Amino acid sequence: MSNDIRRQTEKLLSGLSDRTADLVEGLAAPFSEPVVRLGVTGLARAGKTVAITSLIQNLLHQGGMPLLSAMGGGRITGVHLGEQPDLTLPRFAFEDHRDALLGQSPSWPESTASISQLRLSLRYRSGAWLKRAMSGDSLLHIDIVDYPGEWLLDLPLMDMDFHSWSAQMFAAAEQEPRQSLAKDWLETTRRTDLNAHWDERDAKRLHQDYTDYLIACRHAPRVKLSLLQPGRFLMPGDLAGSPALTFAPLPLNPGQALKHGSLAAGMAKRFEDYKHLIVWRFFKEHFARIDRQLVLVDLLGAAEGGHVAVSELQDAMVSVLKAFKPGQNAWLGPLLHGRRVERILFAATKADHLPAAQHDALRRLLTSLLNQAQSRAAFAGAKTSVMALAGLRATLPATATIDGKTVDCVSGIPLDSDKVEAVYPGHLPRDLVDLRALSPGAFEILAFKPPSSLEEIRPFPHINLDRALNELLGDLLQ
Ligand SMILES: Nc1nc2c(ncn2[C@@H]2O[C@H](COP(=O)(O)OP(=O)(O)OP(=O)(O)O)[C@@H](O)[C@H]2O)c(=O)[nH]1
Ligand SMILES: [Mg+2]
Repeated sequence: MSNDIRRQTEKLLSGLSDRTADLVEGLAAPFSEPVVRLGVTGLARAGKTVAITSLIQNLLHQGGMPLLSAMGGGRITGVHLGEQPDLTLPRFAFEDHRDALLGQSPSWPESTASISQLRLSLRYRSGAWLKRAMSGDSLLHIDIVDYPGEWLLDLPLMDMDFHSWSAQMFAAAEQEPRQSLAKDWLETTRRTDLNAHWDERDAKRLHQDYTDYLIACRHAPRVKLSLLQPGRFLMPGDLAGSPALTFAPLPLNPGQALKHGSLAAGMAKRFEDYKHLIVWRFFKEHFARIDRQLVLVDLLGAAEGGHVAVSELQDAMVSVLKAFKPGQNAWLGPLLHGRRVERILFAATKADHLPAAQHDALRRLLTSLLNQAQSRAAFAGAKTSVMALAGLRATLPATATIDGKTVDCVSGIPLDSDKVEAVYPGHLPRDLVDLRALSPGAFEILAFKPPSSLEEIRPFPHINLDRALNELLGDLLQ
């Protein structure tokens, strides 16, 4: 190639948009091997790892997914784990998570703090005779991408500057239960001179105390708040300890000038760096490539936390939903080049804590919560649905007699016990207004051990995982 032509080609290629580059890459793959990227997200402890592990196990070992129409109809002829396309992304540690569940004393998988990916390749016979006659078996690669929902909660940061974001964080910390949990962080902030010359150690101290406060908001007993920013402070992945994460909100007046070289000026710069190096990049490199999305919501956990936890979950869903409506966002729309997630399923997780008769109430509550968070009609173009789900059913139906009345309950082995117990979880309110009125602890969910009957070569018990997959991918397996 002459230098001139090479220069022109390089210029042309560098001028290609990333989306076009994606397409070119896609064209290089064999036409006969379609790929779908299935995102699975949810806030910390929502049940992502358990649901994905069970989903893979149930696809690898047939018999547990009758409501996935291709599987129920016996049209799936082979499933295997393939080489994932993004070799620089951590692989979803399916075998480790499965083995934890299969152990002598089964345990739930470890918490995961980052994004991961795994490719499942499905060989299936089409349900359409013409397609079957023309091409025999078909192949679909499903690239499952597990990423923390907290990263979606960073979306609103892109439209804020450091002053306005800080003001929001301090205003939130004035309300209980945050106020009590924020004491140490607020005290450290009060003792810090914001005009002092930038010192990384001051920044680290403030960052650590602020992060501890966010962790307490999420994990302190019966608190379970959702609206925690920046998302990477809770889910740092491999960025833990990096300068782009070493900042914290500061008590500034609106428009307050920041002294050059000061702690406050340095924090404001770090905030901007975080937005552009981390938030923007996540949306561009990962979110923009998702075709179908499963959003897991721990509504029962929020119900346990009471009215503040439920309201925060709803506010968090507002941010999450915005990510799926890129047209309404000035910078996200252009970044996605008009592309959008085609199907979104919102699932209320851990439904096995409730007797089957209450599953419909759980689904309705999540539907109302989403409807109030944003009109679902605004998702023009994306097919959305809602259901109750348990990635791994750890309980069985049971009945108990309470005050002379027989009530439906569930039985399983509580996390802190070795004996099967029948547990009555209480009655989940049917109405969002009643749910929001709950005081912390009024509705209590007892954590169970994973079931002890799991086998490596058999499907795992679940609730609605097959229906969920059918909603999300059924059309691609026709
Ligand atoms: N009974 C029951 N408990 C579940 C189920 N799914 C998750 N859990 C519980 O919820 C916890 C969190 O589940 P994970 O799948 O690890 O949640 P995650 O969203 O991956 O959490 P992070 O990785 O921390 O973000 C588990 O350790 C279990 O205690 C389920 O289907 N049934
Ligand atoms: Mg996880």
